[in-house]
Amino acid sequence: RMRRWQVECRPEIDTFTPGLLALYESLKPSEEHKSKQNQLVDSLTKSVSKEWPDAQLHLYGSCANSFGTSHSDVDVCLEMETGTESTAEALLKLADVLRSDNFDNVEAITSARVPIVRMSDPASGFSCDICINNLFAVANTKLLKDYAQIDQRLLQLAFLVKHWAKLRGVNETYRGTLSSYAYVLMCINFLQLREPKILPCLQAMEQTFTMNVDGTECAYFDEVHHLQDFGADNKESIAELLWAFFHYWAFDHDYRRDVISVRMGNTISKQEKNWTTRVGNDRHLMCIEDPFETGHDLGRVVDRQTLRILREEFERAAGVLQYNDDPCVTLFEPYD
Ligand code: 3AT
Ligand code: MG
Repeated sequence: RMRRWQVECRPEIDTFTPGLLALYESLKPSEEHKSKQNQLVDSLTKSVSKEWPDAQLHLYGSCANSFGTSHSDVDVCLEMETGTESTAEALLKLADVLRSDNFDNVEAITSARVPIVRMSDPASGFSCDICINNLFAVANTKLLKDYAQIDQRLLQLAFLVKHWAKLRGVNETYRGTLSSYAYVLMCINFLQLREPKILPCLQAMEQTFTMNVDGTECAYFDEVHHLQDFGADNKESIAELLWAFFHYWAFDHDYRRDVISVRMGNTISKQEKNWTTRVGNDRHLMCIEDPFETGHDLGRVVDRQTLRILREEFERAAGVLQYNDDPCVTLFEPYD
């Protein structure tokens, strides 16, 4: 195999930056979208507090980590004492409460890795996932939000990658491709590895924020307003970065050996994590370490066939940005 890392992007790549930035702007949620979201949270708070007066509501996922588009759902975590009740029982009770308060399509999904109640809000039309006491999600939401404030190229890159993944059909964990959360971690790690670096490794710095979740310390440097110029020495444009991102995942990433780790700001070896053999359904063919639940591989859903599909899509995307006359359109053509 030729040494692909020596390949450079086309010299006129920057001419595509304005088009990509316009697309990014169009994906950002509107003020109206945000105010509808707040209304939903208010009505949900009222419903929940009737049954559980001490429950606290946290938003998590893309409605709170700043990586949300106008198409994103609303993810809510309830922090509460469940007493002798199991989480599943509490969720079933919650589903009843929400039904009687006229939320639509209320469904308790208790068999998932993270059990939830899913419903839709007739006032806003939003769909909403509610989980109970899943505070890892609250912690990783804050981590992503803090990274997003350091260099604006992270949000731009991640919005474009998420949009691409949705349109190309590779953002469906139940079909063996990757979650939005996994794509954002891939973007963060990629920017941690640029030369010069565009993002630091917050978990390797002084711990100014800590949160204990089920005995695991989630700690990192969160005073990100001190890091506003961190990426300033790197002048790469968003078009260049998007091409380099796809090129990395198509040709440079060592799928056999490496795990990407936002926690370490680097790649680490599968050997080190004992992710070399298949355990149950965890295949570890494409390895993305969760920053706090470090035993958790976000790529575990990927099998041989979907890995091939993903790599073909990365290759196609890199090729489109390298050679196509109208990459801003062709890149996002829906896969049928
Ligand atoms: P969308 O804009 O809704 O596509 P999102 O960031 O809300 O993107 P998801 O709905 O897939 O992403 O996930 C919601 C949040 O749940 C994101 C993250 O805080 C948490 N999360 C999702 N998947 C995992 C996972 N496998 N491990 C730990 N946390 C996860
Ligand atoms: Mg979501």
